[in-house]
Amino acid sequence: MKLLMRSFLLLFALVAFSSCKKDEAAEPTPQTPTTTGLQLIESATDGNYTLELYNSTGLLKVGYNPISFRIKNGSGTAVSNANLSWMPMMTMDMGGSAHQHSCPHSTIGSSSGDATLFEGYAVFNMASSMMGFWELTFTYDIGSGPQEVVMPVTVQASDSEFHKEYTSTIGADSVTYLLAMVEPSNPEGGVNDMIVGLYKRVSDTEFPVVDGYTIRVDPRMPGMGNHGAPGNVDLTQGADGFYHGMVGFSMTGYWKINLMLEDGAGTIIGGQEVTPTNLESSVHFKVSF
Ligand SMILES: [Cu+2]
Repeated sequence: MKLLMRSFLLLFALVAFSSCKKDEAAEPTPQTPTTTGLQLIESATDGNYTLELYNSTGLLKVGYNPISFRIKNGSGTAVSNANLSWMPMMTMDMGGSAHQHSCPHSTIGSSSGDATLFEGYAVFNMASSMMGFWELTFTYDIGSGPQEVVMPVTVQASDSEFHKEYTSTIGADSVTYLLAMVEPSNPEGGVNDMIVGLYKRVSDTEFPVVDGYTIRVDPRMPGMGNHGAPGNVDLTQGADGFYHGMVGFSMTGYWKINLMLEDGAGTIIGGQEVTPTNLESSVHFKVSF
């Protein structure tokens, strides 16, 4: 009886042990704590180092994309002493001949909270499609000279019938302007902070921030007689380079945020005023909530 009991216990222990081991093996590798709330978008390895891209959704889209970067060495340890730069590039098939262009993007700097996490943003101006693909070329220096790694990424479209967070326009000065809405990212009824990145195309690889303009804002509800809302404040440039102002939404639903670009001399060079006979500006964003 005692022997039977003992072998039963032994069997129990074996089962318990093996199931415990199984659980351990099935458990995912723990994430580095500081990437909590961040999802991996893509990674690329050049042999010595792995570069990882993160954001809150794990996806890249047309418009403004804040991105966190991390470089890991061969043993998987994140490095903190890196010098990192990048060039996003889209290669497009123009009926047999290839055309390449970049998009507005920031420099990559260190984040305030974590020495191994770097930060920057890109404003993708086209979605990946059959017509073209995006690659991010990174140059990094860990102290032993610059190295390069190319990372293919997928950029999703962000436009829909009731949503638009990126637009571009050719101004009266023949310059192509690109506008990306940063805020409101979660619009609410009432007056919302509004932040927009404004860039111009200088060449296929140069899209600098435009300085000293004003972005006039006029939200309207196309589904309700095109009425507006109070509380708007035209956007002016802040110390961070972005344009800051306010946009009012007096009720929930679908809003078209009509915009006009005013240059430093006070001349309107993009978009049109909304009137009873002109229901929208050609330069606009859309939100629905
Ligand atoms: Cu393109």
